[in-house]
Parts: sequence; C-alpha cells; structure tokens
Amino acid sequence: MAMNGSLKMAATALLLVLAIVPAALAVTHTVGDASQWASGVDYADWVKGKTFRVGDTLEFKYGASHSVDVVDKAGYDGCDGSSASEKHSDGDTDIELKTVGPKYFICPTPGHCQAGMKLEVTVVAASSGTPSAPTPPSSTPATPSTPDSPPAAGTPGTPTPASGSTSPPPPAGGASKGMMSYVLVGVSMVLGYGLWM
Ligand SMILES: [Cu+2]
Repeated sequence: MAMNGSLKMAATALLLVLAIVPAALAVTHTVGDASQWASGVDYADWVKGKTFRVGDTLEFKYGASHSVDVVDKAGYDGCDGSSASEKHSDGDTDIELKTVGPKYFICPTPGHCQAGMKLEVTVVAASSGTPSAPTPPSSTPATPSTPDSPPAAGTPGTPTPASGSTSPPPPAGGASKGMMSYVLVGVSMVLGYGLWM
C-alpha cells in the first residue's frame, strides 16, 4: 500500500500544479514595448494580436512630458482628460486590469492624444482556454485507513445473501470507474461490512 500512498501524493501534487498555473499566467504588458508610452507610437497597432485578461497589468513607462489618464470612451474619442477616473504622472505606472470590457487611456499633454497617444484595450475573462481542475485541492480524500491487516477478506461482493433478494450495496459497480480512491473506498466498505457481519 506504500505504492498507493506515493501515487496519491503524486496525483495531489499534479492537482496543485494545475491549480497554480492559471494564476501564474497573469501577464504584465509594457505598453508600446520598447517604444514605451510616447509620441509617435501606433497603439492600435501595438494592441493587435495581444490578449488582455483580468489580472494582467498594463505598465506605462514614459518621460516627464507625458502622463496617463484613465478615461472613458468619450474621453478617449475626444482626447479629453477632464473627467479622468485616474491621473498618473510618475513615469512608471502599473495599472491592473480588474474587470472585463474596454479600457481607455490617453496622454493629456496638449496635442499628444490628438496625435495618437491614446490606448484602447479590451479585457477578457481570466480563465478562458484553461480547463483546469475546478475543485479545490482537498488533500485528504476521506480514506485514511489502509486495509492491510485483514488480508483474508477475499471474494468481495458476496457477503452472505441471507437477507432476501436485494443485495445491500453494489460495491463492484462503484469500483469499476478506475479511480483509485473509489477502489479504496469500495474495499474499505466491503471490509467494514464483513467485520460488521
Ligand atoms: Cu504624451
């Protein structure tokens, strides 16, 4: 039964890895890449081919002549930062994408947005495409007792059909699913039933 124990530990480790990987996929997008947040960059072109997910971060890097205003669509279309929900001018601004939908950013320096220093990204849900384990990693699947001491319990599934026609539990059917835990549960049920009889 030591083999089963190590296999179960391996399976648990695998589940943990699968549960952790999606979180590790959160990405920081440096706006404009090497061009950064500056004049003369086509940010509509920069966005192409990229996927922005909830949990990702936009990092704006820019010189002292620029700023970042978080605006709505009207502010984006009109290059108007007067109703911006956030204003940043620290030169290195991280903005986490927290909700799905379009997000708009402009540089409020006069003339910059009008010349194209504006960014629209569409944020999508975080977990699309990863079918990972939906259940939390519960490491103790309720079978702590390894049935090793009573080996003579042989021929399970036939526990004295004394009480009428309907046999009590169908353990063989449950065990046929191939899951090791189900097998262990079935065996322990049979053993427990035998001891009880
Ligand atoms: Cu600017």
